[in-house]
Amino acid sequence: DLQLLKSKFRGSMLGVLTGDCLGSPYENEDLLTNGMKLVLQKSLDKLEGPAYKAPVMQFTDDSAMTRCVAESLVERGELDLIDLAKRFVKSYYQEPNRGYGAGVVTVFQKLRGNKFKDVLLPAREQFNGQGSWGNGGAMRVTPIALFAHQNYENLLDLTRKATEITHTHKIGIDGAILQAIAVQQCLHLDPNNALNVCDFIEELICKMDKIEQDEEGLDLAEAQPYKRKLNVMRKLISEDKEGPRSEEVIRHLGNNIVALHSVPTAIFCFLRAQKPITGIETENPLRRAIQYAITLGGDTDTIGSMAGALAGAFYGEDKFSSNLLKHCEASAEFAHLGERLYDTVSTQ
Ligand code: R7I
Ligand code: MG
Ligand code: MG
Repeated sequence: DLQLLKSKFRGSMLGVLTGDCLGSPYENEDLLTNGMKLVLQKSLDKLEGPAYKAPVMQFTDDSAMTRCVAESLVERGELDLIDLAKRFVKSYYQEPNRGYGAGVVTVFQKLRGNKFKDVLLPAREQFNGQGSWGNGGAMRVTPIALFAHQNYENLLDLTRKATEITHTHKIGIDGAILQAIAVQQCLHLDPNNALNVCDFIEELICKMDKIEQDEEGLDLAEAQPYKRKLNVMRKLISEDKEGPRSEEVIRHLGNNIVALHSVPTAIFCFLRAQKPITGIETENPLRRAIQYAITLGGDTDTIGSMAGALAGAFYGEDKFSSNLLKHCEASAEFAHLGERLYDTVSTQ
């Protein structure tokens, strides 16, 4: 169904944006103990309610870099690393106060300094040569997943390459890969049928098992860390009818800027939100996914954004409240970028 697929393209780009806009005010707040959870509930209720005038909620680096990836793919018709690197740098220098990671700014400075002669070198030099394991690759990967959704091997290859402009640590790259293949799975599922959560995780485990095995020998502290997290996730989601307590989710999956401690968490939030969650009052499973992700605290914009991308890719555009979208900066532009990606993919 092509209409549905187009709606999913628009929806996943809107998910990136809205999760980011809604999550960023709560970064590193403790939402579990101090009544902030209720503040969030009321704020989202109001945003979805009758129109009222307020300054738009601004997006951060997550959406800024996602927009660069989408625009580059649409305008070049392929992954062009130099073009993409130039867009990242230009976008950063135009709006440096979008909340970028502390380390990645050095990459931008060096790229500009060497005039993009070696676009991969600055990232390799990060953190004494071990590369960044931040979630910056994963947070911006959605357009790659959309662009390459018909070809799994290509999706892996493009994700690796696009990530390596800033993140070369295996944890950073595989986090981006995990998010990309999860978006792809969402894209290919029918939202009119109940999602089989265990099958969804099982499929991710199979894929990450292969990916992490192929990369063995790069001496990580722990072998196959993403596969292990996915196994933990499967346990967390199936053990308890009520669902695990948020403290348990944070303890086992994490909620910080490390890709390993945020990508599995975002996937968990999307899957958990298939069913009602105590304390999150909404009938809308897409809003539930984003709201739940934010209540876990920590890196709320990024985990909210990645959970939103998954929910948007699964449900499509219809589940987004039009009132809420009016309060998010550049929402029409992000939906349109999803559509342009759809057009690019379908005319190739
Ligand atoms: O990964 P990155 O783009 O940051 C993304 C995050 C998201 O939450 C955004 O919303 C924004 O807030 O930032 O940027 P990096 O600077 O590459 O990584 C983020 C941070 O992770 C770094 O500034 C470091 O504090 C930490 N980090 C590391 N620390 C030690 N050793 C990343 N890699 C390493 C490492 O190898
Ligand atoms: Mg951010
Ligand atoms: Mg963040």
